[in-house]
Amino acid sequence: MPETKLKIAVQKSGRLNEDSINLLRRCGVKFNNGLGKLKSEAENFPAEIYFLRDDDIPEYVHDGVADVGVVGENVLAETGKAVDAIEKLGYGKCRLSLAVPKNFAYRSLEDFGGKRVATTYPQILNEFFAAHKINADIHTISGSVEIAPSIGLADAVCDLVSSGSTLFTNGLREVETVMQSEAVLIARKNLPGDLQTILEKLLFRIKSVKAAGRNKYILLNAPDEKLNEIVALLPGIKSPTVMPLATGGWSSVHSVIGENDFWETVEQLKTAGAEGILVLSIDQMIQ
Ligand code: PRT
Ligand code: ZN
Repeated sequence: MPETKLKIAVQKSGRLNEDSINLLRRCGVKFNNGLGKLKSEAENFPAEIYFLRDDDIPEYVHDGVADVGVVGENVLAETGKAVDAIEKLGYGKCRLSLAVPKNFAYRSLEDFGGKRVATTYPQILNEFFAAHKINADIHTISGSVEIAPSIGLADAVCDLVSSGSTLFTNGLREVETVMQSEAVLIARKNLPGDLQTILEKLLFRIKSVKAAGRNKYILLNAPDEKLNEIVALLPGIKSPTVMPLATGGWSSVHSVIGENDFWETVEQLKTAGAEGILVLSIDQMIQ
């Protein structure tokens, strides 16, 4: 009997391609993604990787061509396909926003009433305007939304924004956020049990990689008289490991710290007398 394989769809090229491939690799899924390949068999995990255009991924997952896939929440919402959003992946972060030309005296959403708004996200925008009882004229275009006002095609735009520089260089000002988005793992509904088992295995690994990304491993030397103070600064998973150094009066302390308060903790540790501080990345963190 052929081995059951989970068919995983990722973006072929574009903003989510590299991060999605890296995520699978860090989950220990080895595969070859040679240029122009449409699909690739994983060597050491029961999976096949499909390389597709992001817009097609929700439909392929819905129809069972793929079992799971990675897409932006924006693409998922726009296609409106009935699939399960399983896990946010923490990359591909952006927002879908409304923006107006700089000389547009914008006060509130009502200002969009009767205006022409260019977008590649007509479904999401339509729902947003309907929810806010705004009657605007949505113009669906397939790309380069940011130039629509300057060529007289629209009065405003609704587009994805990350740094904001595209809007800025086109003389546009972001005025409302329609939705926040990041890459998400989606799965087709009612996956058969054997595929569900493979998905759970992959998901466990994805969660470990995500947890590792939020934490650092720290090692330092502490004079014994400052040990209590230093240990109190380090929560660790249970509590820090403390081991005596060969040099009397000193200990080596190992712990895990969150990346958010990382620099502050390091400064406090130095002030408290810690020396030889080493900080390492964690590949996986099994919880
Ligand atoms: O070929 P394919 O159809 O697969 O790719 P695509 O061209 O449709 O998509 P791609 O690769 O551009 O984006 C894939 C996904 O990345 C999107 O669906 C989002 O979920 C996510 N993402 C994150 C972004 C951005 N950030 C982003 N900044 N997608 C697009 N942009 C564009 C935006 O449209 C605008 O043109 O970048 C510009 C704005 O960027 P800033 O930094 O100037 O604000
Ligand atoms: Zn696309």
